[in-house]
Amino acid sequence: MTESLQEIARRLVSPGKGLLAADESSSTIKKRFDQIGLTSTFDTRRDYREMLFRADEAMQKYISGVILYDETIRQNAQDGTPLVDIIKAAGSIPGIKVDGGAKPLPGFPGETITEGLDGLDTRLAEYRRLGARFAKWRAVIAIGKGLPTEEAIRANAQALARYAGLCQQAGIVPIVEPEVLMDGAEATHDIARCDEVTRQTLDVVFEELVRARIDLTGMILKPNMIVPGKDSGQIVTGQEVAERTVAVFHATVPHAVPGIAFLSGGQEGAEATERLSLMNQIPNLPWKITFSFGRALQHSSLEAWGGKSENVAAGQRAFLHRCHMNSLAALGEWQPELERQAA
Ligand code: 5MM
Repeated sequence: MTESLQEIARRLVSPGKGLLAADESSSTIKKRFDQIGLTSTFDTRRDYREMLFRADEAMQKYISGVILYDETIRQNAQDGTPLVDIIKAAGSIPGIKVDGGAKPLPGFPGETITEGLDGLDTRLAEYRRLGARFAKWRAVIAIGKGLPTEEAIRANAQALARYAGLCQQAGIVPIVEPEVLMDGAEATHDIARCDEVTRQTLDVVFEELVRARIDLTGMILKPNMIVPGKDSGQIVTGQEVAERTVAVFHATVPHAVPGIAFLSGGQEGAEATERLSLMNQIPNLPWKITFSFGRALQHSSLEAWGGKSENVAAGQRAFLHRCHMNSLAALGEWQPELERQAA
């Protein structure tokens, strides 16, 4: 039986589960592999993703869905099994990044517009045949001197809305990701500025989603947390991040949206986990709040693996640990002692 958009969306944010963002484009995964001195090739990318997707306990207990890149959704494991089948066998849902990346916005120095709408209906139909039941599109909003402009926010919000409409028409749940960067070219802004820009961005995004007649019950929002810029030098507590972030959502995110699944955006693994857990301790949340982390789920695993086949078990253990910690955080039950015990 075909699952409805609402059923898929609810499954993606089911209690104690979250998403693995493994949709690094070839240029991004190369940067990650450079950190461990590994050459990025078709085979090394396959080996790395296969290690993660075959981490059975982590995948079965904690990962509701995996966001893939075009290459990966078509790729087979070393033994010939499609990677998509490994994900499905773990009870997790395959998803696909369908944006074509953030490109310079003409006339607006320092700002970008995410491309990829042309032919998207055809690509979505193919991805659905390949097993994808949800998709992701990332819009990038940079904070800087005089940035962001209203025009850049509006252009990106309209693209997100058109993408979301095409997804829902194709029977695919759209993950709508408007990322206000914490680590852009000028990352010296404070937390109050991130708060202000994220409010403005989410207001415009939901205005455009509603105008485009998107069914808000059949989508997931993937936002940033409210944090200071990486180079601001501002010290904030996890509690302040959690309270500010939830306050921004109360002001901007309709209750019809079933779930909010965060990006990590360059936060350190345990830091992102703590903040997620504190958010889930705030009473009366109208949405499920969970993770859709890339770096914050993968970094320790990538380092433990180091590109060596003899380290696959170590890489999977590190991945399991971060998945477990973030599952607890999605339930508001994470404790710092659990990190220390593992160390
Ligand atoms: C995993 O990184 C994703 C792909 O990035 P590129 O298109 O730039 O290669 C990215 O969209 C990711 O899904 C989100 O930004 C969340 O990842 P983080 O690392 O911020 O949690």
